[in-house]
Amino acid sequence: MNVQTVETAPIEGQKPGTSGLRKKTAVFMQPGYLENYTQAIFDGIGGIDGKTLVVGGDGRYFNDVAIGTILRMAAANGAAKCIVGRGGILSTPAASHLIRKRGADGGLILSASHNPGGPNADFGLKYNGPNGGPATEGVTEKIFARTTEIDAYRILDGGDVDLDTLGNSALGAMQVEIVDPVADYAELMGTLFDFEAIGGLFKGGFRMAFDAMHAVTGPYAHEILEQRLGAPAGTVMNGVPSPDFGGGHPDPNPVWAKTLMDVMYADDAPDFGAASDGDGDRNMIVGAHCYVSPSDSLALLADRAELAPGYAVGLAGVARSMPTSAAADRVAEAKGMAHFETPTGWKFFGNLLDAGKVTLCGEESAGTGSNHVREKDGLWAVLLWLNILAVTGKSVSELMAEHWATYGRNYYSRHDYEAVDSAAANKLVADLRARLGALPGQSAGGLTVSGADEFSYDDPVDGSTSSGQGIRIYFDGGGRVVFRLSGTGTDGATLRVYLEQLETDPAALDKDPQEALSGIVAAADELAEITARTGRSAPDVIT
Ligand code: G16
Repeated sequence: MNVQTVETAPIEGQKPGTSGLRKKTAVFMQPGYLENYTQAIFDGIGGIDGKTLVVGGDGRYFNDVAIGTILRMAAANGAAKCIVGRGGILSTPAASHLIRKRGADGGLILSASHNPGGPNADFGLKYNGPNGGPATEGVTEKIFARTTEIDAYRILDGGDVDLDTLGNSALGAMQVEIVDPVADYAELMGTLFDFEAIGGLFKGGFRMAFDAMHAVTGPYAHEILEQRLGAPAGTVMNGVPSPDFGGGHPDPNPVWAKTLMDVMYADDAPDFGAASDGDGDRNMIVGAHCYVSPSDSLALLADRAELAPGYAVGLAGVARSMPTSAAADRVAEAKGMAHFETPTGWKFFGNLLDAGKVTLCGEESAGTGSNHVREKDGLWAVLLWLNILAVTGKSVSELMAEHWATYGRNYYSRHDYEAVDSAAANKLVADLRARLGALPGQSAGGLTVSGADEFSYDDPVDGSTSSGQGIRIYFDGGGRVVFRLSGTGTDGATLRVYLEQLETDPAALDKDPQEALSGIVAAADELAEITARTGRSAPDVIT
């Protein structure tokens, strides 16, 4: 086996978004495409000579072939070792844990997360740093800069690794270790949660439905929920990862996880339902006839995390992304805890977690996590909920009702307009930006605008500034709408409209969120001219 240096040229559009590079699978499969981006990562992080990397993905179409290429390139670039999940499988949080546990220099995670997989769907690749978290803005910029000037990549001219056999082997001068993707992660969960109490819940007849959505959490959920915690076989639905996620859209929200929603809203609904996404970092929580929004879930976990052994000493603080509702802030303020508001993207939580300023983080996009890894973690959130349910003996709907009675309810919803013409979406945002100063005092949808700005974040740890992070409009009476373009889509632009209204009247905590938010929805459309500019009369997805 020899190292080949292959001449190449920059490829247009290799610009990482909210979470690494995501493109159509066919784009990633073009000759040299994956190779260029992988070399740009290696160069952008200052080379990988003598380094150890963790490599794994969510098992989607092209995962195994791409891992073969990455391993041959890592060997040709002088890496000392790659640690790879068996079958090329590693959930994103499990990869984060492995990087930290083994003291690796970073990792490459192959996933387009909640986007569909398959030859006609999406693929993605992201680099996580030595802390186990997504590359910071600074590192991401270096990787992108490298893609624009790359002129060669290095790869071995042969050599295959058997991804299915545990143990060590050599690829050129590099060592490859194939590890069980589940074992270390399952062990970590056992240190954070009271497995005995949760096991007792299942022994007592508590019923749960977990939808792995044909994606990576299947093996993790079978092992942890059914093997270690004793939930009956069948608790895990769609638990075998498939390259195209069973033809589905592995995004755990009420629209794409409809199978689970139907189970949880049936007459004989189980006590607890949950789902996770393509790469296992997102979660959806639903009780019997009771969907919990991700923002509310974060707030409830922030309030009750101390009931789990891993958090018994209390939380240092809690952070949420800006478009996430302020429900968690209300808990933090009541408990005298620090709270932070960051731009969208898990990478922004890394510094706060590393500096010990926060213990829990969460996002409206169904991500919740803690300082146990540096990624959001779907199964972790499910286990923390189970721990709380076991200790309190209350149902999900009882817990939520108590929560709202104590802290008030931040009614919340996100409306997504998908595959919108990119130019029209960019213009909508640009025009709104230009009018921000003129909005206060204006009325729309029967509401009066009390303030408007564009979110900019000054990182309290490294002092960096990230601007242009979403347009916020506030209304008299405690309402807010945020406009932002998605950084993870692969088809045109996705316009996200985040709607929120605080309610503290004890008699008004039980409304349907869409009804409670109808004034803000009307105001959002009027102010941003969504219908007129996108040609859409309704959102594609409401969560
Ligand atoms: C990624 C990031 C999340 C972020 C989400 C936002 O999620 O990891 O931190 O909230 O993107 O997506 P968008 O830019 O489309 O609103 P994931 O699960 O896709 O990795």
